[in-house]
Amino acid sequence: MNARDRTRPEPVAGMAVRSTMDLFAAADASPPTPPSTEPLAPGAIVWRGGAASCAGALLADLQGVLDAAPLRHMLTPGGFRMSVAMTNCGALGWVSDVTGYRYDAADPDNARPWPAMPRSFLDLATRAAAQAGFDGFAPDACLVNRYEPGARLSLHQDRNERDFRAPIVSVSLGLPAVFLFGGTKRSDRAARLPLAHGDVVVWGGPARLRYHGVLALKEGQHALTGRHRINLTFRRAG
Ligand code: MD6
Ligand code: FE
Repeated sequence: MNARDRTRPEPVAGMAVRSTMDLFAAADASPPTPPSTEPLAPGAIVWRGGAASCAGALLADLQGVLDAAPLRHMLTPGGFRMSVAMTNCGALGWVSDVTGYRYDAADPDNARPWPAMPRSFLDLATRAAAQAGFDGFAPDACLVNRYEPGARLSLHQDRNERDFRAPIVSVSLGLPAVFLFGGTKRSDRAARLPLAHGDVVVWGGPARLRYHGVLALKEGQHALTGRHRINLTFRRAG
């Protein structure tokens, strides 16, 4: 192969010619810093950049999930439209409506099972949990959250899962956000944790029921997600 064969097509009229896969490959190539694990609290870590090298594959597989189960703005039990758009994959999906929060095997919008959890999702979630000492994590639910500028998630506890022994794995893709990390009482002061593309938070054991939320997303553009932040939250729900 000569050097010419390995180069990208020439730009046409000043426009770079790049397929979507090229864009993913470019973003996956050599992260600025290698992944590293930071302790957050007993039972919780941030794996900085842990999902950076597989982000392109995750987003490509996410498209199939979204085709089968489109993002939607669910209603809170109080009747408010959530600013974060959500959907699910895996055996169980988290849903909210005026009757409350629950896990359901069917998508309430079409009564069909949620799409299967892609292998790339499962592999990353299991590797991330192991980073925090939770071996053998086998999630059966993945909640997909899509934030646009202004979208936020108020302080809450994750307590609809049957068994609190399994951790939660939370993957951040696209635009950065500020994660609020509180205590076990709503009134406990919350720390502010910046999360960037590729960061993974793992959360279990003594941290499992800590209050948390996400501040309103700032306006921005990301090469892979445009003006959005995507969060994948993996759980053992059933
Ligand atoms: C989000 N995450 O980061 C929303 N819950 O978009 C969560 O609500 C969450 O990140 C439990 C554990 C980790 C999380
Ligand atoms: Fe949560």
